[in-house]
Amino acid sequence: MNYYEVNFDGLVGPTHNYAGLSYGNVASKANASRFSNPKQAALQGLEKMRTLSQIGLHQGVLAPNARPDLKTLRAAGFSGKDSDVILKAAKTEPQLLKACYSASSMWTANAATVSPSCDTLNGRVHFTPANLNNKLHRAIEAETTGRILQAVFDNDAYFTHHPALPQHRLFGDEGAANHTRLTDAYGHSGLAIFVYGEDMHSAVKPQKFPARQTLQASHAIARGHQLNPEQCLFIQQNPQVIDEGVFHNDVIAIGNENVFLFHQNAFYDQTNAVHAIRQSYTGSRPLHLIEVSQADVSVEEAVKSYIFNSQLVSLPSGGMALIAPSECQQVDSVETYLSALKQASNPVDEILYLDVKQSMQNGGGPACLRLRVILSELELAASNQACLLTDRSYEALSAWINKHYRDKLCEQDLADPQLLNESYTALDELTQILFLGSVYDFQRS
Ligand code: SUG
Repeated sequence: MNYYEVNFDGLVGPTHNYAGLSYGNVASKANASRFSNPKQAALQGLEKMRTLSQIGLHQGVLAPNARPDLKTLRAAGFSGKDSDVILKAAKTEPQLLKACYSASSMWTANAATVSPSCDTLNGRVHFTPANLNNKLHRAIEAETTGRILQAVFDNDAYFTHHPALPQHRLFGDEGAANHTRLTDAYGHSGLAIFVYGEDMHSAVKPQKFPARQTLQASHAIARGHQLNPEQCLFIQQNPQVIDEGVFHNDVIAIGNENVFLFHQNAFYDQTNAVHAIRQSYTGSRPLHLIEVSQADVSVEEAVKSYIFNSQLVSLPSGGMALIAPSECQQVDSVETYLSALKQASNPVDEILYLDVKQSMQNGGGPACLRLRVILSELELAASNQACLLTDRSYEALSAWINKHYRDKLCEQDLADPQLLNESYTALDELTQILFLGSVYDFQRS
């Protein structure tokens, strides 16, 4: 039986904007209030999907959440017609309106944690949508994301869906961005590495920025997914790098199959963490642990370039490619490091630079934009085929974006009720392109 890594990229929603909502994410703060270009953002994301598909990889598409989120606005006491809700919120609670307009569901590395069937006791693929409870604009994603995942992986014989963890700080969960799996082949059981920012029963924590993922959440996911405890490692992120802007582990480390690329300062007690990874890996192919030194690339340069937020993919022809953001070419140390990485004796033999600048300006690189799902041939065939990228669906999505998206959006535009109509009309049409049924609960009136 063949197994594949299928990347499900988040389609950038029509209201993509820069609202400075993510404290601890330096790009989000630096670009707050800048004009965004939703059309370009969505097209850049779609081009990335096409590039991976042209390499010969299976590529999926995940629909965005519907924005604005009227349900949250109504729950916050705004009532009346949709346009009244928007106008009143714009006047009295502009921060809340921005949260309800965020297109942040595009970063599907935070949509859920996924465990492949070869790792789980019941032999099914497990999904737990992330509760994202550290930020309001992200916490409101969990419910719809859960519905979208159920509509894409809609077959009990192959897929097990869990509800998001309880919405409490104890269970802060940011999904696959803090989860890596090392194995010698996709279809073989693997070592699940859960990286957490904070153990809620310990004093080791960042001082400036919040730790978003807790150990308690990671434990709960591993239990729920029925993973073999001997094949799970729980490693604490270095609190100091969280304070330097590394708000998810995928901003400082990336793994694929038998390769793990990580920064020298990525983990708390790194020597022991690396030792534990080496001891716990049971694959028959050699493990490549590649540590990037602070002298070669500083944490600051890593955050600026997002080198670790690259996708590391196995090529159908053998070897691996690193799909890096083009910002890596603008930081000399990073470009030099990547050229050397390609030459060195390890499986990474291609570096491909992609332009996802619209997403990068909100702190989301290539790896943030995709949710990795390891699927067998049968599981892939049982998934919603309309959500897999083909030449045809590429054309349909490209035409859909060009028809519905604006090429300019700023904070003042969020107060215009017309934007709501445009966004909902577009998303309604999208459910037909992607065969999603009624995943959206627009709550219009
Ligand atoms: O949660 N940015 C996202 C970026 C998520 C990146 N994901 C991974 N590293 N996997 C976040 O901080 C910014 C929204 C704004 O400010 O408008 C934002 O939500």
